[in-house]
Amino acid sequence: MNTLFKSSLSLAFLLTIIFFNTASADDGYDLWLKYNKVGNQALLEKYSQAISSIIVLDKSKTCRIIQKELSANLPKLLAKPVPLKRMIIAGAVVIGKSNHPLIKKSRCAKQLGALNNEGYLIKSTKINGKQCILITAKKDIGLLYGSFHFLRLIQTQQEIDNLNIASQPKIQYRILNHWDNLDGIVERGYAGKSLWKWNDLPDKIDKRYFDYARANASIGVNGTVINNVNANPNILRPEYLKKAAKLADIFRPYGIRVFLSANFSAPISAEFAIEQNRKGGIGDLKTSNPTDPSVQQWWKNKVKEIYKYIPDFGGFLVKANSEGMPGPQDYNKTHAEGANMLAEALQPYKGIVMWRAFVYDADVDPDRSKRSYKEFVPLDSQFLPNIFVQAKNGPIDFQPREPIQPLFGAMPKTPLMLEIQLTQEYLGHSKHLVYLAPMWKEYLEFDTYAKGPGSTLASIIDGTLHQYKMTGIAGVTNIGNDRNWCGHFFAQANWYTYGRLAWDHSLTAEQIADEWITMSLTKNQDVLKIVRSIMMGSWEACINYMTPLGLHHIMQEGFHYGPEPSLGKGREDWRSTYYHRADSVGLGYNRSSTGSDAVSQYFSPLRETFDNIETCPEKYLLWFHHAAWDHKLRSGKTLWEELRAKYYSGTNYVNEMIEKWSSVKTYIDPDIFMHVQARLDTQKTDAGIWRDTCLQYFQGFSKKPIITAE
Ligand code: GCW
Repeated sequence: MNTLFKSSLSLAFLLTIIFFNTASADDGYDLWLKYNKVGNQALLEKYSQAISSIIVLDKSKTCRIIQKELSANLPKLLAKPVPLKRMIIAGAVVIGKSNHPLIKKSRCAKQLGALNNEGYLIKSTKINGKQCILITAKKDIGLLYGSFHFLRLIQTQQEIDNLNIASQPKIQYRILNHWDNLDGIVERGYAGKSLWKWNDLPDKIDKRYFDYARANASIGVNGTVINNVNANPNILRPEYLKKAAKLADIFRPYGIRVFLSANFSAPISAEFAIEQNRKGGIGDLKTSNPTDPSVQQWWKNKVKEIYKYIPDFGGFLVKANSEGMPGPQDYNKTHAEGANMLAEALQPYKGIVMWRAFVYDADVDPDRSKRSYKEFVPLDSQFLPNIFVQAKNGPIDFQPREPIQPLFGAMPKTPLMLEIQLTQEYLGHSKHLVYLAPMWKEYLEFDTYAKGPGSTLASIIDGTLHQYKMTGIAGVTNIGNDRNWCGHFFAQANWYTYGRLAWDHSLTAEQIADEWITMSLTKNQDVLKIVRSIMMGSWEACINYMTPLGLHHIMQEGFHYGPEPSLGKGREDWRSTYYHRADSVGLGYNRSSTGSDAVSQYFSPLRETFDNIETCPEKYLLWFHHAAWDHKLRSGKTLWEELRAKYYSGTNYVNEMIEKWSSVKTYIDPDIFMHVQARLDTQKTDAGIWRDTCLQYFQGFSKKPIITAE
């Protein structure tokens, strides 16, 4: 063989490899909506026999989406044509609202009657004498949710023989909060820039807006706040309202309503804003005092204008008197007075206010963890009915682990909306693999004892405990314009989980992991088990290598990624030393009755349990107690020994994750494999830095040895 021929052969071979790899590479764009062919041959045959065609009985934009989704993806899953038909034949997947004559005949009325407007029924039944699979609901959006559920059944390889599934969301408002600025920067965003191309809107439409809506609809998210809570008032200018209206038009058929974050100073003129040292307003007033009639009128006019652009506008999210944002307290008015003014303006249009409880004014209490409760509990019963008070899961700020925010349970007359964070601000950004379902489940199942045992957070936010008239949950998104949406491939699982838990908080973290893995990564059961085991312990591991035993807020100021336990500059309640209080005696913040008495904000018997160092769960030990270095833990180890063991168990877990991931290499798409592997390596290095920095720093106080072999 001559050399030229040889080299052209090897070139051809190389090109084939490149082509093959490109063709098979998974860049993560399709999320959990990949719709790969069903792997189990026996099931594939069963599905093929059971499903012949698709019939969408109603006509609406939402129904067209359903038609497209099913007709594009059932053939992919089943590897056979599944045509759209008009006549019912055996094996038809029939989609129609409950008021359609054909559905009325099918005698599902009673079952459907019990469901709410977003609920649906998936049922194996006879229609016109033909065996069909019926997806029915009261409203179009229920049909879309039902269709995605049906597709998920097949994606996750469930039996579809005798279907009789009724489902409806347990929580009404299931909202994503984007901390996206108008300049494209996402605050605490680690997946590129904002999805919203403000300069192009409203004329130029990015295809991604549709894909975003579709992904959210597939998990039941029904609202989105498109701009940062640190709100730029310009979002309320007509120029931006037109852009927001375009997004709302795109999202509407997917059941997603648009909300905006509002800046409380918006009515103030730019000139006066400068004079008063406030960030620019957009109105023509000298004040934004909520009791001033001209301010009230300004908001009424603004709201009227917004509804002209967005007829189903959801309402406002407001961060007021928090971290420099303006609010009613600037005028000696309460949070309730501020929220009520906006709520009155929105009420005629059925809009709502989500008023954040994330406030920590140092004058309220020296202990930051107590401030939100102290400000908001006295206001219970003062809020108008279309207001949520939106509180983060813990009393400080999305730390790797906190006890629950004590407001939950303490405001029976005010619907509380839970805010959780998908973006991993304090959990390794998009560099660390941290599956957040176990964390969110820990909170949802947290018993507040507000009305005795069983008063879980879930029962508060789904309205069952206090019979709230509205119920809601908000998730600070981890989505950006990175090709794979979330930066880390595994961060997609957190987006998926958020929607699934918002719909049904009784799902387990394992169930959700299994669904997500099967749809996004692999259908191989052995591989699935390994990947699930990586995910399930990843949160606890992250806590262990960052802030074990109740430590918190010891990360680099501002950036919030690496450790900085020695930090002693800046605002007092941003300093690590304020939180860990290490000294020669021991470690931790004394929030017991001999300290700040934060424990008293909890209901009995939690209060007593937390108060006593012997009964306080060790995961919260240093949150509630200043424990001596020699304090004995339940393991028999001293605090110092246990601390060391926890840091090492965290980093050891990362090593295990790396080993497990390597073991599944041949079963995983090569691009995804490499992407995750590279991040795991970073996680390993950075977890080691966390461990060593913290242990060395604390050793300066404990004066005890660090034994590395664990
Ligand atoms: O966790 C802190 C973040 C801020 C954020 C703030 C909030 C949007 O560090 O970036 O601001 O919480 O929730 O308002």
